[in-house]
Amino acid sequence: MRLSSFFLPTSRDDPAEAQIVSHRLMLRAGMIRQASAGIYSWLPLGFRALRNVERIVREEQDRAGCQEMLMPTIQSADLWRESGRYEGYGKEMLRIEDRHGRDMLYGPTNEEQITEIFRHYIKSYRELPKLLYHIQWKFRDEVRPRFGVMRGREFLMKDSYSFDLDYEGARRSYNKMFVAYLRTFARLGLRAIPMQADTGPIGGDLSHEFIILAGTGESEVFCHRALVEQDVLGDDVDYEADLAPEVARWTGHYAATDEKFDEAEAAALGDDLVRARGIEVGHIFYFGTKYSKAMNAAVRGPNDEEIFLEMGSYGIGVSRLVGAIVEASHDADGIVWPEAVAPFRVGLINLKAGDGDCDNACEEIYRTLERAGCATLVDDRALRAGAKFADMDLIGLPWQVIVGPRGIAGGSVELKRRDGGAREELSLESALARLTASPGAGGSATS
Ligand code: 5CA
Repeated sequence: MRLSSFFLPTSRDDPAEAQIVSHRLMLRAGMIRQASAGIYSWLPLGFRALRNVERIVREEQDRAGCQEMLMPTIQSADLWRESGRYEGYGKEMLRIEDRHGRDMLYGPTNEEQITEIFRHYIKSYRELPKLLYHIQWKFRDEVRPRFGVMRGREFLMKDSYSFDLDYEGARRSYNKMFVAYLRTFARLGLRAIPMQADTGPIGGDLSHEFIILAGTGESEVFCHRALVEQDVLGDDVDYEADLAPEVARWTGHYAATDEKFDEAEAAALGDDLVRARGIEVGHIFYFGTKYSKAMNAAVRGPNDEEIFLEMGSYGIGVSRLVGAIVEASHDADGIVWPEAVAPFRVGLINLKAGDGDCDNACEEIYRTLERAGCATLVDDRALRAGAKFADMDLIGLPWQVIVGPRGIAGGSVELKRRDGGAREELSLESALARLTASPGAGGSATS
């Protein structure tokens, strides 16, 4: 992509409305534009990052055996009357009346919708278990939308739903999602810690929030130091194996959000207690037969008996994650994208656009990188070098290749790593070889 034609409205000024750094940087880097309170348009740079986050979330759900589908944003109020949540959900629910006077709503979550689909088709215990998910926009009329996409009113969520015959099966599904979440956040370059959590309007008696530690997090959290340090399982997780020991490795240590804070347990940790602020990027729930009983979703068992489905639901804040990643990964000059989610992998700076040698070298580097699947943004604008450097640092692509007349006369370019700022003067060939050797997980040229 050439910056001369790319839609990238960066800004030098700090927006007055932004209270935290990720909100400020996302606005300044031209990633998002507020449409109304808590509702945002995603501009091309932001949308590329959002898509990369979404892709990793999807890959890890698929790997865990969860099947993707898509449910609508607008739901019928009747479904929510069946579950008993229509009144209780209160002012957070955006209620709409259609032209025929029917009550509709913009979905804040989809337990009712998926239960209705499931009960219609699935009649026998033989068809269980099933894990389904979708990635869809939600609306919650939050009292205080704030921090940009972190607490929006309209936001993108991945929500999964599990259906099992009994408690043991439901626990297996819960454990699959638990491990898939650890892997998802690790691939996004984040350390998310599972913590005991309140179930709120979703309900149920078993629930974990996945929290990343960040000074600007909305909740206060407490956990054992070991959880901040231990490794996440690698690529080769066997989701059919017993995952209980892996889950126990995480739940065996104390970790709780402020709602579940227990003075005595925390005190017992002594020096191992980490007390911090956190951002909730995922939340998983086991709620048994809460919805299946209310909505009459049952299957026939081996002896033709009626068995109500054991269910759980599992959410990831996809759009919130983009803000959370920026919150966790930035410096004084701007965003520092982890490779996996970077909107482009390389920023190529032509210091003298219009100079034949610089233009030719940039063209060659650009073509070679794109051919190798390495998404590249070329700054071919006729601006002074300082402005180009500032913009490139602000948007935070992992690598910068700087092409200037003096270097190119001797066949060399400068390679800068955004994270840490290390610079190296290399021959054109070595720079290309370096960048194409491991084209990173994200930001592929064709995405
Ligand atoms: N149905 C369940 C799980 S599928 C559910 O809705 N869970 S939730 O309420 O905890 O939301 C799931 C995730 O969505 C949260 O962990 C959070 O990361 C994200 N989320 C929730 N509210 C917002 C919001 N207002 N803005 C941005 N992300 C949000």
